[in-house]
Amino acid sequence: MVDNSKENYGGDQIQILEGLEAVRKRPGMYIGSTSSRGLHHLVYEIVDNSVDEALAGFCNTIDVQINSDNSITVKDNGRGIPVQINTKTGRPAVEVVFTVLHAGGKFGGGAYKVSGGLHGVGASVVNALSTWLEVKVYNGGNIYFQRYERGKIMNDLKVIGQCDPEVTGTEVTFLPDPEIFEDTVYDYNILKTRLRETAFLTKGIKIILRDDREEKIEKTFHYEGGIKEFVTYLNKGKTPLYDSVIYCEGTHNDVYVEVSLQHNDGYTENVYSFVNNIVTPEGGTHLEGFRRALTKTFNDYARSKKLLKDTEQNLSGEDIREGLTAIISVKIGEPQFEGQTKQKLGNSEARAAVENTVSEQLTYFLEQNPSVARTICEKSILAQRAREAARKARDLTRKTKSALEDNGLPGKLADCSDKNPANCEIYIVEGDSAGGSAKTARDRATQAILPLRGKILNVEKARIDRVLGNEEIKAMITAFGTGIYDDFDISKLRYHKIIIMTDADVDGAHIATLLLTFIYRFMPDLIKQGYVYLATPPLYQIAKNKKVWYAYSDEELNSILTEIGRDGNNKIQRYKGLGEMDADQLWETTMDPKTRILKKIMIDDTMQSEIDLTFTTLMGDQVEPRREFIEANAKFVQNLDI
Ligand code: TSJ
Repeated sequence: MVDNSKENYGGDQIQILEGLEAVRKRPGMYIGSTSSRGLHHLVYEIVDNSVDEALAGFCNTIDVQINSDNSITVKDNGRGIPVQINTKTGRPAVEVVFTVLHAGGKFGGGAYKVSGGLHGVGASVVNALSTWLEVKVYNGGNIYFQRYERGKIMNDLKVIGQCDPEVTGTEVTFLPDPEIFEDTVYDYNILKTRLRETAFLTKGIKIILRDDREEKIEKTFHYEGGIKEFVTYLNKGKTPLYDSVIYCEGTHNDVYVEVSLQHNDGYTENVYSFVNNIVTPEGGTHLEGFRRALTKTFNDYARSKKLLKDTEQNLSGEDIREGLTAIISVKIGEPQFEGQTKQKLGNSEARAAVENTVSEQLTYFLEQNPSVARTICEKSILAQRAREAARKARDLTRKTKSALEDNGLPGKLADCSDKNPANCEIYIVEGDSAGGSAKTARDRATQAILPLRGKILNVEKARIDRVLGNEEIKAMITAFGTGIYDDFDISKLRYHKIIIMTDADVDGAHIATLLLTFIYRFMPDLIKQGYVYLATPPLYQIAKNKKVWYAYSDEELNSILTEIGRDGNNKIQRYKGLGEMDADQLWETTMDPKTRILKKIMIDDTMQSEIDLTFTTLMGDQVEPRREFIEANAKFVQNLDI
């Protein structure tokens, strides 16, 4: 990354590292991928520059527009990228910014720089990967303009008009190059989510997103409360335990720290950490500092107020974080990232900065707000007792194996005979009747069937002792063989395909989601390592002259009807549930490895926190966000074995 230590920036303070050809040759190296993810990343790279300008105190509004041709315009009201000649290159600084790889300045006097954090790239990479890019700089009463095509300069920087000298800013428009990107159509919702997050993390900034493609949509994100409002937003659809959102802010050793938190009456922990506005799914020192401060502050408080007796154990961090929603955001001059994916913050000064800030201000808050403090302590003490009860329940199931047969497996499980997990599959089937058909239909050697009764427990809304007491969940845990949490051992997995088979309707989708949530919360590695699948039952059967076809979507139904002719001899049956198929039909359409469609559930590590957010929204009380999830989840599902 570039480091210009001189504070004052002119046209000169730009380090030059490499040319742009490399970027077009290996785009993945610079933006991670050329899929939809990379496409959207271009926008963030540009917007991050405006956010830097805002963090430096010179800009308060950023306008992002999806134009009708799928080009993107980003405009801010900052100082405008400098247009003076850079003496090293003899070219205007703005031209250098767009044509030289890794060019950039330390933005503003000693301010933090968010751009370049994820892949260390910026405007020149976006330029290299765009069919064309145009920049306008509003400065000193002039409007400067330059155009590039696939990174090549089309005209020298020129003045194309005048403006009010009070008006300054930068406007960039680019069209992603279809030679580079698999898909060049922007998704409004993806940009919306990310820009909203950016606005939460940069309090006071106004980000306007417009979509000019079909019906015009416009949305403004502006949060004077910053991450305080972020927590309120995340707890929407849940029931907060108390009204206030606790907020701590401070600077220690040049690390700027902001933390906001509020508990809800649920049982899961939803804590997200950021460094320079970039999410850190693997946490790091800032998160450690937060956890230490939280655990120590609440234990000290509970003891001093005699909410915990001298003879009682300390509350664990986990107990205090039950139902906690929190954001930890640090801004740091030179972040060091560690771990395999370089997403874990390593700077030790961040640990101390967060720990000090939170300890000090949280202690003060608790003293000032005794009823909130007591509410949190009481919930934590309940969590402690539940955890103890769950441990006993787990020990008990280990010893007594109550619901289990002699072979240690659940009674409802029709196991397969092959003992090599690599050959084996387990179908988790909704309902006893479909379970019955599946047992008849299956290949006994390699396919096991576990029927589940009705709606399964929503693990987001039940405390751990209840979750582990639930018969359906116990049956799955024992059938899979891996154990959960700390006991999890992938080498003990008894089936290399875990296939969820539910009706092809809204209820079925909901049950599938509940099952996925359970697996995701208790055995996330099963999903991460690609062992979990959805079965796809057909929506229609079409019969004509003793021949039969199956359609898995409305489009497919149409194309089959077109092919065989639309006449009175067609019998079309709409399947409402798995139960309407007999065993042979179920085998042929949904279970036969030669003909079935399986969808693999995918989560890559970098998507982790987005998914956490999604699961959280999904499992709240509100119905609307849940439907959104079912649609969004389709994105993590890939077709296989067609
Ligand atoms: F990255 C980019 F070039 F694509 C881009 C940069 C895109 C957009 C939409 C905005 C920006 C940008 C850059 N906005 N504001 C700035 N500010 C500067 O580059 C700037 C201006 C003045 C000074 C100074 O010290 O006088 C320093 C800087 C870094």
